[in-house]
Amino acid sequence: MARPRLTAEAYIEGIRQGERTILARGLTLLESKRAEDTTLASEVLTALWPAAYQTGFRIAVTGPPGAGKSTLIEELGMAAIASGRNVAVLAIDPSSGVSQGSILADKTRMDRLSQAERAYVRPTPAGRHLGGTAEATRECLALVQAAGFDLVLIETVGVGQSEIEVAAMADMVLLALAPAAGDELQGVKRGIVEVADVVAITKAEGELAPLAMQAALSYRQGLHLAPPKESGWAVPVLEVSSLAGTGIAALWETLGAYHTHILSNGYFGRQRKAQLENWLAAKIKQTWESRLFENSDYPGALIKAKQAVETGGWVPTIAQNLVAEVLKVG
Ligand SMILES: Nc1nc2c(ncn2[C@@H]2O[C@H](COP(=O)(O)OP(=O)(O)OP(=O)(O)O)[C@@H](O)[C@H]2O)c(=O)[nH]1
Ligand SMILES: [Mg+2]
Repeated sequence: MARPRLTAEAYIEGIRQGERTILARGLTLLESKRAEDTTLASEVLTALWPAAYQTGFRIAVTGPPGAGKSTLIEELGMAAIASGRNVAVLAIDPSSGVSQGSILADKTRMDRLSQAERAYVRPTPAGRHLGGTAEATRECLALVQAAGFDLVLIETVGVGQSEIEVAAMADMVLLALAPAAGDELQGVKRGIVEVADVVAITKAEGELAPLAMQAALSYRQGLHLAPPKESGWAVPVLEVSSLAGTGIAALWETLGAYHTHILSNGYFGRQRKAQLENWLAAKIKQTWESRLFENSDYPGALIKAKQAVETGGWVPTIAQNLVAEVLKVG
């Protein structure tokens, strides 16, 4: 049976009160592509937006499939709660556009964190179509923060562009890597290491411990050669084991140290501002592009512009005006 629709007021108040069921429905609303939901979603988002503006702390947890991200998030989440934070966990695979369904829920339930009073783990049941886009996640961040979860952990699988996109909406990037020998380290994409603020070598226990130590050493050396970060922060490499519970407290402390560092040198605010500007620029581009593509004069103008360039000897910068004309309103 369909649930009755909530009013904007009900969403806003419910989320402000930290009511999880309303928060969950609010997140679904933001991801909805249905026309009747968009006005409501805008109203709710607009009201709750100030709660997320320049507040909270968002950590993107990225790394290759199976690196131990979810297990680590559970441990970090519990450590965060113990130190008085309210924690939300979101999962995203922005590269797919549609969520693969179950980055979190199926494989790792985050049992303790899910049941903790001060945590909200967003369930992502298999097969359910979620927005999964970077944009929806940006908006979802505002909602979970408005519901009182000031620390948000965003899990993303480090494939393709996804981790770069998630980095663009987080205050810091925690890169989780399972220990691997020698050349296997090279398998990790350069881009992902470049955006990392802290590297955690996972599964550093038992017979994997020496391998983890070796991997950590190798990354430390590699990072030593990397250009300094704009945040003025030297990227540390830590060894952790979620299984044995070792290194978690040190990692949690390091995340806190990074937060303090960027708050005190102003990088936090500058980065948030730059992220908003980039998001705005992307939205403007998207709006105008879709206007262009929806315009029936566009295909013809494009053909003319191509001909002008290919056979007419026009400079592309001038030929593009033939297409730009299409957007002239009036
Ligand atoms: N030995 C050991 N195994 C671990 C540890 N942490 C996670 N694992 C195991 O590694 C596997 C992957 O763990 P996940 O936490 O699901 O890894 P993930 O990076 O979230 O995986 P995806 O979301 O599928 O990319 C599971 O079988 C875990 O039990 C650890 O500290 N030590
Ligand atoms: Mg996972």
